[in-house]
Amino acid sequence: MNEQQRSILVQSASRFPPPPGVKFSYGTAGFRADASLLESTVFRVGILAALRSIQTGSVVGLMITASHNKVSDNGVKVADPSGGMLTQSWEPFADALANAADPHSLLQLVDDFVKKENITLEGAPAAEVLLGRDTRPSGMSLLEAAKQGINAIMGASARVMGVVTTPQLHWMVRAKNKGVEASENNYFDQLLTSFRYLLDYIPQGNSRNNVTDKLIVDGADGVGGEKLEKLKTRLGYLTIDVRNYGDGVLNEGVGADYVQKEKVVPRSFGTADAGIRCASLDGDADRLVYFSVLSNSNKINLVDGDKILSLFALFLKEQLGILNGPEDTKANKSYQASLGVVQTAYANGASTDYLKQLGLEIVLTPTGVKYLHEKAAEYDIGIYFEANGHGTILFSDTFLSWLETRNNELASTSEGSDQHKAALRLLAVSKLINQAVGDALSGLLLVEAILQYMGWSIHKWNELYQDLPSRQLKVKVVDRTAIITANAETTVVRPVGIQEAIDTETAKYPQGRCFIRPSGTEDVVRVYAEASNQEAADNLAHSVEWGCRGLVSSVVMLGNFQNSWERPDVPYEIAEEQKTFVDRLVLLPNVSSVEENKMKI
Ligand code: 16G
Ligand code: MG
Repeated sequence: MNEQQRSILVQSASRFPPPPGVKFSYGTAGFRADASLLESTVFRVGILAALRSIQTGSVVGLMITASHNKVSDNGVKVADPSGGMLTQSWEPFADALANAADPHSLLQLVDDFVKKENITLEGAPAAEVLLGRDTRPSGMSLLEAAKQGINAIMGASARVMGVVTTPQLHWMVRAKNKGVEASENNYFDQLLTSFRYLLDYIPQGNSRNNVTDKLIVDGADGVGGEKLEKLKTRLGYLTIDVRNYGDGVLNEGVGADYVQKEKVVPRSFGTADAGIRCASLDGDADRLVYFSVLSNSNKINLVDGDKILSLFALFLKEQLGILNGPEDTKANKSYQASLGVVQTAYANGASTDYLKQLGLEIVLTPTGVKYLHEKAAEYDIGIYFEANGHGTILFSDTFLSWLETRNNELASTSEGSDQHKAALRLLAVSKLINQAVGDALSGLLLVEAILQYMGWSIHKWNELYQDLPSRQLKVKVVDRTAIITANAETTVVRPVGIQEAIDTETAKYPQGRCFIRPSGTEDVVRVYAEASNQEAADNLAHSVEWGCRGLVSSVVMLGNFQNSWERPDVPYEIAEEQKTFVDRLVLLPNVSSVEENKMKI
């Protein structure tokens, strides 16, 4: 690194001192915190994004958003050249950079990192970072900080895309690196063209009239609502009533996260909407859930990410079946495309059973888009969804080029045949769905097209299977990393003893399933339980929650076991090992320090 570069870095870093006493960590969705703490972090992520762009010789993205968090929070994450999440191998550098105490330690870190990664700064090809933000008021000054971070690396430049959804920015990065035009209009055009194509290939005489063309969408008072307002005027078919498109407080009693977790109507919805198909986006529009309002309460029938996944899987499996043609003609023309489904432990057990019955291959990964996405990319068609509504469909290049060729063949030999239409539908899906990342807007259009194709109401769709009752709880802890899990977060390996206790408790409940995992976004341990009825799911979740607390408190008292988790068989050494976790792990409700916690115990 030459002197000029060194001095630019030091000078600009000195304008963005980190807040004292705060530790930042690049979690499952980048850095997130109260917006007032983030200027230095966003500036530093600007540096990181510029370096990544230089290293890969490609455009990368930097998005300023805190998704479904409250409006006073904000966050920042990087989109890699593929349009996916930042490569995991750079996360430790992101952590170190965000936490560097002063400009000189920052310089040292960058210097060491560029050497280690063989990044040539001087004479490097021009680097470009696409910058986007959601509608949070703090986004404007944070965007400025990001720009200055990018500009602190010589040869790097920022291109401001303005207020965009997270998936739009990821799409733009992917498109740009494929040499395609990447403006917001290009994005809308691609969505609209492929959506219309898909509608054109709906079989005639389908029970189309059964599906109302009315849809009400909760925009979470965020960027997604705003964009959908623009898009809807160009849709033709579909009358979309967008509510909460920015006139209220972002994510407050609205949005996909609220609707999915609370299972109640979002603000501006009520019994007058009973029976109508409704959807909800999250604050940055990378999550989508559907719901219908019940006629006599503020409760809803939730159609979550698992059901969207099931609808997509059913449709794609059917199209592949049609494309491959009748059994006897399969041999020479068909390509046995691998179709895989990726879920997390949060997927409702009933959805997994349903997908298995369809004969699909199902894989579980840990929570977090980067894990699901990576796994889904191993298939010709990989569908992934989290129950919370984040998901998409990935098509392999090999499959797509085979499909293009097959489509051309069919166009010349049997234009308009069922097989030809199936090929066209699959191609349209590959263009409609955002292959960079889960996208509520493109996901919504695909759901709408498939419901039309099937001739299904939201109720019919919801009846694909019945969810098992479930309950989610969280336990506030000092240091969530004390819990270590394996098997896609379904087994706790540390502290020893917890998993056995969970198993013993779970075995008491018919269709019981339960796991705990450290959150990737806040200092809590999450508990998920599922059972044959709601009361049982609640009880299982609560007893595991209290079991976690009880196990730790019993260890503190070394032998004074007080509750159902009493384990006289726990050997002394294990109890000792568990003791080392106490300070890091469990806080009782309403306590804020470890000392206070111990006193209460
Ligand atoms: C983030 C993740 C989401 C995950 C959630 C879990 C991305 C883009 N988003 O929102 O996939 O479900 O975190 O939160 O990766 P938790 O770890 O706090 O439970
Ligand atoms: Mg989001």
